[in-house]
Amino acid sequence: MIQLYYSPGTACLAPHFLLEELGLPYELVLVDTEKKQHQEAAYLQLNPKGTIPFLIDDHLHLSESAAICFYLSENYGKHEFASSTDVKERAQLLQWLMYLSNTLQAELLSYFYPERLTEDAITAAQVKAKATQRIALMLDLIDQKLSESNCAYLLGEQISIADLFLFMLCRWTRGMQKPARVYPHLNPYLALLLQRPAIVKAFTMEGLAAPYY
Ligand SMILES: N[C@@H](CCC(=O)N[C@@H](CS)C(=O)NCC(=O)O)C(=O)O
Repeated sequence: MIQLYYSPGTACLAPHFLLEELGLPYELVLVDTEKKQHQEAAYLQLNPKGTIPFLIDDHLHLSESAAICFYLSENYGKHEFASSTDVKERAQLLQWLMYLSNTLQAELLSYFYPERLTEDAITAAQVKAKATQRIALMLDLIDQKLSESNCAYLLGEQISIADLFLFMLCRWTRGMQKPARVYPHLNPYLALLLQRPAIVKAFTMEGLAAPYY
C-alpha cells in the first residue's frame, strides 16, 4: 500500500489532498517534526534530505511534493486528475508546478526560515522583509492570471495538481501581512477549492481546523 510520510500542515498537504481526490488506499505515517523525527537516522535512511513529504509506493521512494503529485496523477490519475495526453497541456502544467515549487515555495521557505540564510539576526529580519515583498509580487501575478483568464483554475476550467499545490502554498501565507485570501481573484479561487470534500478530509486527518487559509 502507498505510504505518505507527513507532518501536519507541511508540504505533505498537496499530495495528501491528491490521495484523497483519487480515492486511493494509503497509509499516513507521522514524522513528528516537533520531536525532530525527520532528523533521526531511521527517517534519514529513507529520505536523506530529511524533508517532508516522502512517498513509498512499492519499490518507488519519492521526495519533493510536486514530484509526488506528478507521479500520483501520471500513475493513478482518473477523471479530473488524469494526466493529459497532449504534450502542450502537460508542459503548461509543469510550468505552473515548477514556478510554484522553485519560486513561490522557495520564497516562503526563506520567509519562514530566514536564519538558514544568515547567522546574523538583523540580516535575517531583512531577508524576511524582502521575502514578504517578493511573495506579495508573486501572489499579485497569480491573482492577475486568474483575473485575465477568467477561469476557475490555473489551467482553465479543469482542476489540476497545480491548484492543489497552490492551495497549500496560499494556506502558508495566512499569517502574513497580505495573505492570499485578501487578493480579489485568489479569494474566490480558494473558496471554490475548499468546497472539495477531499481537501477538507485531508485537513481533518492532519488535525487541522478552520480557518484553513
Ligand atoms: N521542496 C520540498 C520542500 C520540503 C520541505 O522543506 N519540507 C519542510 C516541511 S514544509 C521540511 O521538511 N522541513 C524540515 C527541514 O527542512 O528540516 C518539497 O516540496 O517537498
